[in-house]
Amino acid sequence: MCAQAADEARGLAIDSISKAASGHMGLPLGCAEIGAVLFGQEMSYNPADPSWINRDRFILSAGHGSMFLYSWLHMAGYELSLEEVKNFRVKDSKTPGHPEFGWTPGVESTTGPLGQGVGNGVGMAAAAKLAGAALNTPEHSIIDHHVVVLCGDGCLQEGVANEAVAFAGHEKLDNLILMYDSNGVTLDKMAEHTQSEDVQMRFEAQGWEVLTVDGHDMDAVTKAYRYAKESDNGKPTLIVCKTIIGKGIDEIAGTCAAHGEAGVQYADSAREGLGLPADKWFVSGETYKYFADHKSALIGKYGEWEKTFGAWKSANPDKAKALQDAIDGTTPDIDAAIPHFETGKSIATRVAGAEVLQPIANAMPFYVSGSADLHGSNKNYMKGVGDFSKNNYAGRNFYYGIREHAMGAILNGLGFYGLFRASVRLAPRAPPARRPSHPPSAPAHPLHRARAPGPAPPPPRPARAPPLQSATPPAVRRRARRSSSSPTTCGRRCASLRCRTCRSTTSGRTTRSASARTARRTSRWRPCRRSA
Ligand SMILES: Cc1ncc(C[n+]2csc(CCOP(=O)(O)OP(=O)(O)O)c2C)c(N)n1
Ligand SMILES: [Mg+2]
Repeated sequence: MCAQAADEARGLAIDSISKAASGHMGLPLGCAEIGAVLFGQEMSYNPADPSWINRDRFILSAGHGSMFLYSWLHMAGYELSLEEVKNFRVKDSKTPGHPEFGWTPGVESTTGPLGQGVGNGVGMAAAAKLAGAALNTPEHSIIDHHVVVLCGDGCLQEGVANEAVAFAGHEKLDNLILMYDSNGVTLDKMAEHTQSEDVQMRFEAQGWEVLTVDGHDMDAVTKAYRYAKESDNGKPTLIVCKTIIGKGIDEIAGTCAAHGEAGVQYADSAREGLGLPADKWFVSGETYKYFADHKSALIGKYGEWEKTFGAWKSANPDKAKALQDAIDGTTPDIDAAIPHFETGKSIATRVAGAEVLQPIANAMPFYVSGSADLHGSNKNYMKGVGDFSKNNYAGRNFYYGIREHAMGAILNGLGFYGLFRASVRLAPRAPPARRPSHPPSAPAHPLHRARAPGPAPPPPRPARAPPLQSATPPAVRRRARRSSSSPTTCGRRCASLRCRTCRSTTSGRTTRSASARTARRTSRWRPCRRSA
């Protein structure tokens, strides 16, 4: 039955993308069997309660293949009608070009920027470990689900994914299963033009278990998936699914032409080849029945979980209250506990921030903090709540390592998960970059202009310093360019290292931010006697 559902899912993708004359057919057709295994057999979810806290999370990191997700969510019985599937990429439909969290039932994460979904999945896997450690008891286990991410070559080429993969391996997130649509194709070319690494070795070196299967062999995918689910061996699992992109459209299958909508012109013959009737958006009665039965079975399992959950609640009223507050997003009244600072008091903002953070950490058991190896500088460490790690999943201070890109994606995953409020501090730095806003009345000198207040509200911040070279008369700049004897000499052959003119003229090729830094550093410099 599931094999037939896979071909019908292919048909839905072909029809919706043909109607929209836009979209990505390659993945939904190439991963149809994977979808059938996940949504038709293996994943644990309840379409009647898409926010069930113990559902398996599915993230389509390769968000361009969104028709994959919409087809399977529709067939699985989520509140996503066939009409919505037909309205793929129509404004305000529930089936936008890329999946959007909070908009389409069953979509767990907004994806599209390649690699981010991998980080989101790692964040969710960490969240699940933390939730399990905080809530499960020896008598009752209420959080024991898995996180499944489907990604492609593009996601695994992205650095952000690699950082997240390293974090997941290091922290032994064995509740994470990464399905890799390994089709050897990216958008422009065959993937061999841009990748030659041994993905298996890379992942194994980072502490993952790697399995490789034929992604069109449903038995093989099922076996690998079950193994990954059952092996609590401290290793996240990568299942490399060898697939043929665009499978079902012979003219383009296996080529980069299949990635987008080039298959539209072959839609009719492809539908015929797949054994689909002339009616478009065809889902057979058998498939609907199969999924209706499957949904009943899933709801049966959900009912069993609810019984355990009820018993857990009675046995652990304090935890139950904390969980409900986390689900509802209830914030306790913490105003009184937050320290107040006198205006004008001399205190570094990061120190003040640390003082504010502590009562929040105490009052909110689902509040997490973290840093990319900068707790020491940023001071956003929450005292007395432990460190999240493979040795203590109950800890609430995350150590991301020096992996800021993944930290962002992991934080989004923690947020999407639904229980945690996440805080993070980046490196202390200058105020966020803005386009220089120079009010007409601003003084002409760039260093003065750099201190001109920004627009209000919000409260004024110093605008970025414009490049220093504009401080220097054009004639001097031209002379300086002609002079190649030393990078620190100006047109007058000044040898002073601290000469404002010379530094200015030679900073002509620096970036704006470098210039801003230079501006701060050199604001006390004076032109030397030679160049003055
Ligand atoms: C960060 C980012 N860069 C670029 C893109 C544009 N883009 C979308 S899909 C794609 C190719 C992805 O290749 P792969 O993951 O192998 O997908 P497949 O062609 O196999 O479906 C590109 C470059 C993007 N969505 N996100
Ligand atoms: Mg690919």
